[in-house]
Amino acid sequence: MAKKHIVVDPITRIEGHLRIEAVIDENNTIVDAFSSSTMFRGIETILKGRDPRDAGLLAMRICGVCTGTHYQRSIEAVEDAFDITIPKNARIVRNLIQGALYMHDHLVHFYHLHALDFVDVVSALSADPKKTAEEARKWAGVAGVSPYTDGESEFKAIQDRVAKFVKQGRLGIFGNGYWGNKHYKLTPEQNLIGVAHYLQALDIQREMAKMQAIFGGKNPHPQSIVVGGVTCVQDIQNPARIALFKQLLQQSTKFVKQAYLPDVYMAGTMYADEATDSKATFSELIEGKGVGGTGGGLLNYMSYGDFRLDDTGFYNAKTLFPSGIVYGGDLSKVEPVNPEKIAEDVTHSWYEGDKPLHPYDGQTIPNYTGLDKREDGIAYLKTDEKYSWIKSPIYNDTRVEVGPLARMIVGVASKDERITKYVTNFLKRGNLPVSVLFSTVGRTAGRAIETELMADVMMEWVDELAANVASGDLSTWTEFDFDTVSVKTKGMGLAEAPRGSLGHWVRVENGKIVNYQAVVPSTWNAGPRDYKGRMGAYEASLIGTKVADAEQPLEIIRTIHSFDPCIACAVHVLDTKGKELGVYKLDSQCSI
Ligand code: NFE
Ligand code: MG
Repeated sequence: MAKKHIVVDPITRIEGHLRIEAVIDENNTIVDAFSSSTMFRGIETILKGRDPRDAGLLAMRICGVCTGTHYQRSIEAVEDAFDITIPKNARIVRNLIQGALYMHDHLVHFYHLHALDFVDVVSALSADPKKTAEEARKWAGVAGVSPYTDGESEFKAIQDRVAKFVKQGRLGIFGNGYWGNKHYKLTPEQNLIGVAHYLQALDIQREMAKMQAIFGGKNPHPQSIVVGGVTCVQDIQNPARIALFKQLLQQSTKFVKQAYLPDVYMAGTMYADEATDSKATFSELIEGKGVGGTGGGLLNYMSYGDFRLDDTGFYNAKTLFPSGIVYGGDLSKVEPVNPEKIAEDVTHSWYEGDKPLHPYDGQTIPNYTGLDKREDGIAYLKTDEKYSWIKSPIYNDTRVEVGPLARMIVGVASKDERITKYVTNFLKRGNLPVSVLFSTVGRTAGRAIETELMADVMMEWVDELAANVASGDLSTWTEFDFDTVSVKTKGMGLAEAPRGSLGHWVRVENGKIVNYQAVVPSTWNAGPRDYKGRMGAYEASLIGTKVADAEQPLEIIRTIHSFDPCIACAVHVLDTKGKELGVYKLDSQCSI
């Protein structure tokens, strides 16, 4: 049998437009894969000519999902350019706004964007509610907690709600799934737990969004951060606001520990054979011999580091997440990140350019070269040429993966005490080998571990903020001299976002921005092949995956979703004249 070409376009339950083309062999194993953004937008171009103090407000519009992240990175790039160190209160408040975003983003991702790749909603209808309650107690027990949803009647009520939908022939938001696919492995009872928590998480995510708004002013797009510090002076000094933040954090933490973590153990255990299907032992993996389980991919992991823990300056401070690179899944070594070694290549992207460029010299000149319309009526990607609006970031002439898993792996390889404790505890409680991390399931577990860590550390930070204010330190802003407008300067904001390493680079001359570039987490992960033909992280993660049913490529979606794609972030360039750059006819036969 000939090789088959699968087109999944659009990949749904993500932000933006992403297309995956995969080639499967006669055993339904993926032997080639291509990731393409079919969307063109833009922010970097608009920033040119603006006052650098306004950059954050404009750059923030790159995305409303990792909301406030681009705002902060942009402001940090300008602070770096003007050599400004922010006060302690501002540092902690920024950490709290970002930390709340991480919790919110990760929870929404797990339940509302990713869970249905593991959970078969229709199967939940045949669950026995009494057995479901027992099952929930079992997985909560693994996590060492009592279950969030405890009791037959609660599960029964949720099951009845879903049954009502189905009876009316209106699966609504659940309408377009691959229900019944044999790569769904949970029992009906486990599926019912997943569906119950999916619905409850809709309420909890709202509380997490409120946490961001307490100090951020609003959500999405907080507005209390300015070059030099923060403006939420009254909220910082008001014990009632601090108390409200703590109450929402406690409520959210309860759900994270008693629902999210047990559910990740449940899914991780049921899908564990996929996570470890390389059959490589851990020592082989750390010698770089294994390829990880399903979805492992590049096995090169990078983190710029983030969440400053002291006030010694943005690039001097100790960070909650260490910065570093781990190559080939080798946890015995971690190399420092050198910002000079970051470049973006456009060989396979619809832009002009003939060599990888450092972001300070980056260019964004569109050059759309079209699709390949074949006899079957489908327009395919011209994969030997240009095939995506996403650029290909390269670090030190290698392709790397970024994200929560990368942060956990770099943390463990750096022997960071706190991260190692959370990762080790997670694996120990679930009786899971470390090798489980190098897979699709591992990427999902990495995000859950990070959410638990963030929930705990934020309680420490909010207490630290209250204590600092009580000690009489009310400073929230560092004055700076903008007379330096006449000098040429440049700066970078290199830190992390929920989906991974995020950098903003700004050049300023005569008080105006002359070049602006952002290299974003989903750009690192979703980028197409580079000038040497090397795959990006999404592409590499699909190789070797077996697809149970080519008409329902559930496994492709599951692995791609494990990165939590955001294509709005990844492209972030636009034709300011609104010119039409290409017409696409989407083949939605394989979409979910
Ligand atoms: Ni639009 Fe984002 C995050 C950034 S992109 S969501 O997290 O930066 O990967
Ligand atoms: Mg960019």
